[in-house]
Amino acid sequence: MTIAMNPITRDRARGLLLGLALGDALGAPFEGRALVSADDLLAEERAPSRLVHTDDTALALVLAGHLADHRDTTLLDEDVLAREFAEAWRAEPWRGYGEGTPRVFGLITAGVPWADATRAFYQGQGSFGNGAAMRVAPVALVATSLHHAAELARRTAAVTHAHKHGQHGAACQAAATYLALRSDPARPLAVPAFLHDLSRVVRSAPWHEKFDRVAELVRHRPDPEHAGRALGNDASALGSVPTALLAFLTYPDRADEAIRYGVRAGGDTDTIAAMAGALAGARTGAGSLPEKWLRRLDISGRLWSLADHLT
Ligand code: AR6
Ligand code: MG
Repeated sequence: MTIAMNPITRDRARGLLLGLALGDALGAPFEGRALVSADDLLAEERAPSRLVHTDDTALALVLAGHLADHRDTTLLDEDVLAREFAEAWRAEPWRGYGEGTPRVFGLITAGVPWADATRAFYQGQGSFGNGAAMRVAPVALVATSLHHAAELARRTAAVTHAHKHGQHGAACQAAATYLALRSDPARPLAVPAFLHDLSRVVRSAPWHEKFDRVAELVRHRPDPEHAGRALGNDASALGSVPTALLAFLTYPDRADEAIRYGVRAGGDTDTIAAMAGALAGARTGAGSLPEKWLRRLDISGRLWSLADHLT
């Protein structure tokens, strides 16, 4: 057991949500590109336009609001949460949703129970996409232990992602966020211990292989392009959550660099950067996030107040 139990400060709770949204919004213009050059990313960073969030942040906001509403009772009500996610999609279907989850949301909206809706696709297996992992970070704010973070994550995942890897992805991201949030920012992050803790709550051979690969890559500090190729940069959970983890573990004390690394890994840039941003922001706090990015973000205010609600 290596978990430091530092208190969750408001700054770190805000950092978690704002880091997620910044990664999402900065990565979104590059989604689907195999390569993102440092120059192209810098141009986006310097642009005067608003930073527009996508489905990653929209659904993380729904989850954070749900946890705030149920804080003093059950924390989670899956039936309600499924409907709230579907309502957010119906209100803003243009936010960059992938192909699979809107079909599930469509069935839920039509009254099909989520347990059936999630199995109606992919030959009954359900989705192993990263959509449950991208939105899950807020559970780390209310979880009382590492196992609790993983368990809550799996429950939030199940309402859209029936496949075990979609759920493992959410458990991994939530547990990593819990560890980041509670780590001692005055001490260097102990990467082997961090990965060991994750492997205790994500008990799956393909995930353990990824954790071993992440451990090796952190030591070699590869370019983000190489990281994307080595670990994956697609919209599957197994092909993107470990890449975000690598971005964070490479720059645990620099949220801006962790986000840049996530974007420059290519592919599902917004989601990888959103997950990396949530992890790094949870460790370093909102105060460490670039002012000029925050000023451009379209929903800073809502994220700010939700973070305060949850601490
Ligand atoms: N079999 C084959 N392919 C699959 C399976 C499966 N069981 N499950 C997922 N895929 P999806 P998400 C592939 O569509 O998890 C937004 O852009 C399939 O290629 O269920 O909500 C967000 O920003 C599918 O298109 O949705 C995220 O980037 C892909 O995995 C992403 O979408 C994603 O699964 C979130 O995706
Ligand atoms: Mg995406």
